[in-house]
Amino acid sequence: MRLQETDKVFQALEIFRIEIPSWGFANTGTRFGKFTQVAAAATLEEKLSDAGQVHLLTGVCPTVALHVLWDLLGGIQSTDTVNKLAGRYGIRPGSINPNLFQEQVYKYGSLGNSDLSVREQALRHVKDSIAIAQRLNSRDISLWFADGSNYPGTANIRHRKRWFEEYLRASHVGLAPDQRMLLEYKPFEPAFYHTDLADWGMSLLMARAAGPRAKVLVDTGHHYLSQNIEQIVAWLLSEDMLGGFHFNDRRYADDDLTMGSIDPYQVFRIFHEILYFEWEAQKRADIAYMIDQSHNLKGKIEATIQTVTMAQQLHSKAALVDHETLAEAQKDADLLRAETILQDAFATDVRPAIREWRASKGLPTDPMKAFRESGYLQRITKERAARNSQSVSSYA
Ligand code: RM4
Ligand code: MN
Ligand code: MN
Repeated sequence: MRLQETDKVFQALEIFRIEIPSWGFANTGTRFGKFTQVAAAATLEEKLSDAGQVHLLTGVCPTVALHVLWDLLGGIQSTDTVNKLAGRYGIRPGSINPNLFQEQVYKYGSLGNSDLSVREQALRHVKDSIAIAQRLNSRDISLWFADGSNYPGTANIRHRKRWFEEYLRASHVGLAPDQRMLLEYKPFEPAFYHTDLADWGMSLLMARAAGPRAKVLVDTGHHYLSQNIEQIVAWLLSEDMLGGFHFNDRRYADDDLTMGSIDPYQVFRIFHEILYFEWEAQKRADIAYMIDQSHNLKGKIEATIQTVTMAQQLHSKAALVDHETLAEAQKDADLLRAETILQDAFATDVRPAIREWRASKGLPTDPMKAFRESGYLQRITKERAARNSQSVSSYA
């Protein structure tokens, strides 16, 4: 690799941070059951400890996304403990994810429920989550709604849209000036006929209705199969409405596989659109890069390290694109040249430069190897084995 390219990779690595999800360390499953892992984290402390390991070895994951119902069992009362434990494990709380889909009252929806008292309860939970985020110094409240319906004719789609607008606006009022609200969309599942926030256009309209600090969150697994995600990214950037990502990969639907495992070129193209925008606009886009994965089969900490290193690679490759030459080729309609610029960047082996950068930061050059040699997995396996062997694997 030429010196100039190594420089570009170094610059890209210097600014790249990615948030890891607490739930990526816990036992998760499919609709049919769970295959439990003895080393899986079950408590908040274990999740933060595992996340701390990933940050220790990679140096680029200083924050952990938290799910209010899964991680803060005492609600706002838990915030002191979270802050203390996060400090102990060398990380910070990241985005706060309210949970508006698990409790029985949400059977027919949360903010879109036709029952006023359920909408009010959901609003209270969002406001409580905002307060929790403030106590944790977290900027982003990340909202995903399971709201929708399973059968034609069973829901008033327009009323539900209006309720969403109204209640998101009411939620936005609770934000501190430096906080943001991120609105995630998903085409289907768990609702199989209609989903209230089904695509980026719906999230965009809702964010605009909610207020100036509401932005769209793109979960890469939440699209129909042939959809052009990087175009959505480019449009949201040009509208100043892209707030963040949930990265994962998939082959079929919302599979939550490790990032870049199925289609790394897709992620490269997303990063390219962002970096191309930043070059043109001469400013950094304010985007929260986050991971949202479910590691059913791979070791949880290993799957997270693998994802983080893959993210660094794909982001670094995208940083190799020569924007000036690309802009020229596009202007001249030189298709072959333009496309080749992307393909060459994608084909470049950036791993040696990344290793060099890690060494320059005093980080292990191979975080996965360092993890396997650290003895951490053996230790937690021993500590957690007895308890985890009791854990439930079926839903019966
Ligand atoms: C959804 C969505 C949300 C995540 C839940 C558990 O499909 O991706 O971000 O919090 O799953
Ligand atoms: Mn998600
Ligand atoms: Mn999802």
